[in-house]
Amino acid sequence: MGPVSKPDWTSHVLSSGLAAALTASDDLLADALDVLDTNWTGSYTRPSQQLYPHQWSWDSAFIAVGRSWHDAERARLELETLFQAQWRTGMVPSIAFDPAAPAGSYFPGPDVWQTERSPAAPPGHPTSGITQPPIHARAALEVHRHAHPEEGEVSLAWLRDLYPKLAAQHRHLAEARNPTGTGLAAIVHPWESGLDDSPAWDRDFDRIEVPAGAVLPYRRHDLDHAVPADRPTDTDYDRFLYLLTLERDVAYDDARVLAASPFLFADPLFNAIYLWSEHALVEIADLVGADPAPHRAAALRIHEALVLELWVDAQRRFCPWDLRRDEREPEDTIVSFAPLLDPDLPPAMVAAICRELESPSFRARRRGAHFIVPTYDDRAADFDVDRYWRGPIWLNTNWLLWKGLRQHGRDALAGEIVASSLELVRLSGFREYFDPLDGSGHGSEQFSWSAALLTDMVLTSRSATIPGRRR
Ligand code: 9WN
Repeated sequence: MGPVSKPDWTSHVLSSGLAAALTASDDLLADALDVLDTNWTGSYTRPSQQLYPHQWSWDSAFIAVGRSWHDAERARLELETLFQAQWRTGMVPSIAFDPAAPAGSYFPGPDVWQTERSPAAPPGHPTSGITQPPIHARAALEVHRHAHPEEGEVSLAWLRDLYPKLAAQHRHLAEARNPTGTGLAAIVHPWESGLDDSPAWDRDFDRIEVPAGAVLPYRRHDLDHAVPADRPTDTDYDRFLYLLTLERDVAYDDARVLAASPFLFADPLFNAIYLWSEHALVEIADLVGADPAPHRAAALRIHEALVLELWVDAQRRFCPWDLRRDEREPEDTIVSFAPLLDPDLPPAMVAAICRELESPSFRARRRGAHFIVPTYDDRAADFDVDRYWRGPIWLNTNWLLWKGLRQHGRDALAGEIVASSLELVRLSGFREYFDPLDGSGHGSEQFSWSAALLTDMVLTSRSATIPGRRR
């Protein structure tokens, strides 16, 4: 088993306009490093100074990948710091709160989460009580691959130390988040998806009634730093908080959360990342002298469940599975494309995903210019160029698709994603997200993963053009 055709990234880069764009991008790389250094706290990198002043789980993994091109030590420390907040169950929390951040600078903070209610929470480390997509094993492998040869031993020792923690993270998903028994991990809150406000969950989320008095009055701090039209609505925030309250009420006990949460999904993006990281664990286990066989078996299980349970023939795409309503959600969002990260994805499914990516739904040309890849179908009635995960472009989803496309030899489309990402940053800076029609920036400025992942896309693409380089 393996990729359907051999990637030929080098010849693609050389023969396309991308080569010129890449050589002209030194200034952007310097700016990207400035962003990462500005947001560096001494032990981890904030996603952004004001809106997100703590450590976020998948942000740190993306950041470590980009950072490792320049500074392997900080990249390693980034992940080490995050794993200090790992729960005894193996769960890696979505947020590790930083006691040095100004009190009340993010809502909901530790006083709302109250994770000390759980015996599994790490003592002395206030965190959220939920997780985020498990991209960490993949990130750790990439960080290790970027290490200079003279650092090889240090990097391997770091990987050896991290491996049991990564394995525990995956074991937690396999054992405590497997309500269907298929091997697919279930998420219990939209914040766990990383794509919080995606229309992918609307059909379930919009039905959630928040009983009067269930959520105590609160003030949103995000609106101090971002315009309301860019962020989730107040109604959605009430629901986010209500789900948090239900989970807190059962002290974040996985079995009770699975039983209680009105939000329960098997998401293609979360599971594709889980699978991609499981493959990384196979390689890491090999490198550190552990047994890769359990990871191979787990990867096979997740691959089979992904294809069997989440592929919907009638839609010709992967759909999130709402486990409460037992429905596959038909909304055409970017989560449907993430299974490109599966190296064993059948060619017909790869082709269907690429067709959709090339269709007017994901290549809006309404105002002449267009940028790729929007997070939602441009033709949907509720497509929104401004609002969180409901249309705009993020560089982390671009990076994931770029990785997946290259893995399946779809280099032309992968190259267009890099070119579009470069153009967006050139136009608007390292913003959190971008309008796909005019390229304007939204959300935070100086956003860390935008800087880190653009760095990775540019330097990987460049090094592919230099014969004899590692990648
Ligand atoms: C809630 C930090 C995080 C990202 C998520 C993104 C957003 C938080 C928020 O910011 O979520 O976790 O307050 O909106 O949706 O993917 O990790 O950058």
